[in-house]
Amino acid sequence: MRKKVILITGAIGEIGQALIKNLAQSHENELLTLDLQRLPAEMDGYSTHIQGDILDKYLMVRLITEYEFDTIYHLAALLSTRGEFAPELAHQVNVEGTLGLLQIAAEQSQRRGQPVKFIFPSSIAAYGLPDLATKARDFYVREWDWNQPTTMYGCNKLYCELLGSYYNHNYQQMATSRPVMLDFRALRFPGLISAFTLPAGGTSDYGPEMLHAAAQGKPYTCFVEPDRVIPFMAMPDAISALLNLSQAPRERLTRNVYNVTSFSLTAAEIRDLVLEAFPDARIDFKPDLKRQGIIDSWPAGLNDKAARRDWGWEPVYDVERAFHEYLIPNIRQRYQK
Ligand code: AKB
Repeated sequence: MRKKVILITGAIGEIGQALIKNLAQSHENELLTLDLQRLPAEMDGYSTHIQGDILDKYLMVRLITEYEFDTIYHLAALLSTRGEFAPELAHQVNVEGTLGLLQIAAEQSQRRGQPVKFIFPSSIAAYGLPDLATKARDFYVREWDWNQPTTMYGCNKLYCELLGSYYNHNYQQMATSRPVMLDFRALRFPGLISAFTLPAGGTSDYGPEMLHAAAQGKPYTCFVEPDRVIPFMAMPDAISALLNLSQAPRERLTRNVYNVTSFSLTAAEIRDLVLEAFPDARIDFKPDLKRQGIIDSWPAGLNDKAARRDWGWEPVYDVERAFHEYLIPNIRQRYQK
C-alpha cells in the first residue's frame, strides 16, 4: 500500500520553508519534501525529506512506487536573474521538471480515480510590458493582459500555466472515455518578502535585500532607480494564498491561474520604510540596467479581483502591517541573536 502524502518540491526555497513549517503544524499532513539540498537542521522531523533532483527520472519512479501524492506543491524553479545566466538549464528545471510532475500527477489521478491537486506558484514575471509609459498607464494588470514575458523564467512560468491548464482540461482528449484529470491551480505572485529567509537569483530581491542588509548594519546598493515600482507581498500572505487556493471548492474556481497581490512600492519607498526602522542604514542606488530592464517589464500592480471573488482572497498584511508587525520585529530579532 502506498503512503498518501503532500509532495513539496523546491522545499528549501523561501516559499518551501515557510509552507513546510505551516503544514507541519497539523499532524494530519504527511509531508514528502524534495530538494537538491538538505533541509535546515531546525526543520528536522517536519517531513520525510529526499535530497534529489526532480529531473532524475529514476528517483521520481521510485517515489511513485512508494507514495501516493494527494496534493503537489511544485515550487522548484530557477528564478529570473539566475535564469538569464543559464537559460537552457532554467528551461530544463522550470519546464521539463514541471512537465514530468504533471505527467505523474495525471497518471496518479487516473489510477486512484480522484484528481491530484497540483498547486503551482507563477509570477509577475509572466507579464512583459513594453515600456514605462504603458506600465504607468496599465497599473493593475489583469491575468490576460500583457502575457509577453521577456525572461526565460517568465516564459517558463507562462508556458507551465498553460501546460497545467492543458493537463487539467484536455489531457488525452482523443481517448474514448474521459480520464480523471488532475486539478491544476496556479497563483501569480508579486515579489515576496520574508523576515526569515533571503531569496536567491531573483530580480525582485532588492526589496528583501535592502531590509536584511540594514538590520545587519551592512551597506546596500540597490540595483534599480529609486522610482521603480513593482508589487510585493509578505511571506505569511503568500502561504495563506497557496493554502486557501488549494482548499477552495473546485466549483467556485472560474480560472486555473489567479493574480494575488498586497502592496506596490517604489524602491525609494522601501528605502524610506527601512530608514524609519534602521536610521543608520546606508542605502544607495546604482542601477544595473539589465536587471532594472527586467523590473521595468514587470507590472506596477496586479488586479486580483478574480481571486477575491472566487475564493475570498484578501491579504492580511498591507504595507503598514507587513513592515511594522511582521518584517521589522522579526528581522530585528533574527539578527540580534
Ligand atoms: C524573481 O524575482 O525572479 C521572483 C519572482 C518575482 O518571481 N522573485
